[in-house]
Amino acid sequence: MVLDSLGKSLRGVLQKIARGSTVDEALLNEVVRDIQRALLQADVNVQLALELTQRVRKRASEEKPPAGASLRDFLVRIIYEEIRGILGKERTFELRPRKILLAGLFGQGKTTTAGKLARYFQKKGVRVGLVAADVHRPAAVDQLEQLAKKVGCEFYAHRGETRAEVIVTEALAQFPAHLAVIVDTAGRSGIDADLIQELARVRQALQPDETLLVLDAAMGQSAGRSASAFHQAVGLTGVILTKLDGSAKGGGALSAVAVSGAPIVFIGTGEHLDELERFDPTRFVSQLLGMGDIQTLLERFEELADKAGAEKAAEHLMSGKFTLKDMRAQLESLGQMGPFSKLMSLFPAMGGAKIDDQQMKDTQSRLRRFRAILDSMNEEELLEPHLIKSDRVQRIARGSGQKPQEVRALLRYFDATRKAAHGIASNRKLRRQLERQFAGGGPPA
Ligand SMILES: Nc1nc2c(ncn2[C@@H]2O[C@H](COP(=O)(O)OP(=O)(O)OP(=O)(O)O)[C@@H](O)[C@H]2O)c(=O)[nH]1
Ligand SMILES: [Mg+2]
Repeated sequence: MVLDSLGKSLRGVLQKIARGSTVDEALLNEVVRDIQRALLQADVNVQLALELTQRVRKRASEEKPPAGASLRDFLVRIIYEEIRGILGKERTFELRPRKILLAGLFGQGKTTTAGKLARYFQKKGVRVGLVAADVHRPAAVDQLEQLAKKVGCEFYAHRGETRAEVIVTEALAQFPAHLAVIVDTAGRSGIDADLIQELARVRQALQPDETLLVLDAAMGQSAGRSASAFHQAVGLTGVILTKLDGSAKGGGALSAVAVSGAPIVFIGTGEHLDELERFDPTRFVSQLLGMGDIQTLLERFEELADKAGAEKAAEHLMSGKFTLKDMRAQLESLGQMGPFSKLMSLFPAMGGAKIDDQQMKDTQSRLRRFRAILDSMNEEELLEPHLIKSDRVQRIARGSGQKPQEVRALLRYFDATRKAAHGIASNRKLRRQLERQFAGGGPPA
């Protein structure tokens, strides 16, 4: 597993949270210290690690978990989000015929990665042509040819030609159309004028869709500096971080490259041709934290947040403090809360009876219009609906693209709901139904 020891330490932190009797200051201190140590051991920049743990601490003590969520789950989510945050953005990588230039310093894994990428494309049904444009090291041409044979893709080399751009032009002329073209270039010991000029000439000849920097993760944090320097010199579309399998410093490399401005698109996880993975920061963190079900956890948080809004609205409804703002929260939660028809039957203002399919459709499109109208109101109007007189009705209608009579209909609906609320508040059976409804028990049959 990639970044094994970082993963182990972080999973240890999560276990500590799960086992702790309560989430208190002492546990939080311990958790923050453990995360810091784990990140530093993985070579993550000291400043970055400190900032991350400070944010974890601050959020854990200042933010409130949504009603119904445990402090434990909340803390886990914060840790997940903060670590996810230092890994940069995910970007798409299209699998279709396109031209890819690989660049990088000596021994970083360019040639191996060219072969891996070729296999990656071919496995997904896109045929590849590999171009040996390393004119400095004759053995590199043979190395790439071997890889091309293994992958079973097209290959172009011109032994003896010392101009990389000429080889590229020849390859493009020679290859059948509709190949993904992947160009392997010569490494250097540093980013010098010679390298930059050669890359510029190759790019002129190739017109690449992607210029990818191949970087060895063992560089740790300094991978970030290298990525920034390359990005400035030649303009990268992405980075491929290799040898993450063997590196204890991978955390440093990943997080440092993430801030370089060039997104990580692939990671190399071994010497074998198949050991190349798309870099998906979200999946990566989930695996690192050993949380296959992080998605489920996050979705549950979203549901709870929606429910909290609806619950408050119900509370206001029954205590007579109901405003248009509460109604908006209620309408928003309706979309996520089970069968409309049953729910609608709970609201006297909506008819109170069972509704058929057509009525249901009408109701839904009306709800959409209502939402648009509510979005065009200002805070004052949402809190004090009685202020909405004729001129405001006109403005709100214009702003929401609806007819003035629709705005009036919404105000009537609001009034009816509020009046009905008194009925609900004094009717114990209905009230219990409504409470059950908002507590997530589902509408009554
Ligand atoms: N463990 C591991 N080894 C890798 C990975 N990628 C490349 N290597 C190894 O790294 C070494 C250098 O790889 P090359 O592909 O030759 O690197 P290069 O950048 O083309 O090197 P030059 O052309 O000499 O500049 C080889 O021994 C590869 O097997 C990886 O993801 N994991
Ligand atoms: Mg090479």
